[in-house]
Amino acid sequence: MIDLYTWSTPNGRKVSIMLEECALPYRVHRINIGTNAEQFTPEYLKINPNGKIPSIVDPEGPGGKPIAMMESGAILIYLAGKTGKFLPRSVRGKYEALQWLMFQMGGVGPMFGQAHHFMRAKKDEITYGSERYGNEAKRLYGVMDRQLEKNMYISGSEYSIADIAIYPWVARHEWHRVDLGAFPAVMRWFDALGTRPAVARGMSVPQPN
Ligand SMILES: N[C@@H](CCC(=O)N[C@@H](CS)C(=O)NCC(=O)O)C(=O)O
Repeated sequence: MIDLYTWSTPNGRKVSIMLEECALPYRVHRINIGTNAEQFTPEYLKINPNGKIPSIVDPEGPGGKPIAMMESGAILIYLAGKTGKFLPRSVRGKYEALQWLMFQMGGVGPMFGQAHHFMRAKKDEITYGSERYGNEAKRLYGVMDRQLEKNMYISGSEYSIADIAIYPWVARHEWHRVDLGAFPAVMRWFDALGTRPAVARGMSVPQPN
């Protein structure tokens, strides 16, 4: 059984959605990052040297030996490789999906994350940061909207780990003050993914105590 170390954030939920989609059995370990401590224990840093969630430990990794993995994008690629699911089999389709996964990892995640930081800061909102990352978030929605006008899924006709990576971030659209109505193709895609039972289950991980 795979051990998943996670918290109630978009990066964590990418992995729980993927595990649900692949019907892989897994055990959830809650790492409350809000404590600013649980992610930095010596035991956890052995699994994730970067001190962040998510991470997994698969006792049946390559060569039948355990593997610990950090970085949600790498974990999605690993699980796709392990199961043969949610990464297109054609060479072209595979690289298209990886390209959009990297768009999420390098763009959507960090930019939306910074927008949340500035817009939801407990101290006075810092206008420069909110504007910079809010504008970048809207620009990224425009890119996704144009892509999804032409394609059912973000990288083409197949549902893939790129969609799985983006969904939990778009689910926080109110946090980065984006009106989905302004991006109708993203809204159509978001609503369609939301009807997938595995997505709904993955989005509810970790369960509240
Ligand atoms: N690039 C990393 C980012 C992971 C990340 O930023 N995780 C956040 C939660 S979404 C975290 O653990 N924050 C705790 C901290 O920074 O102390 C990934 O995709 O796995």
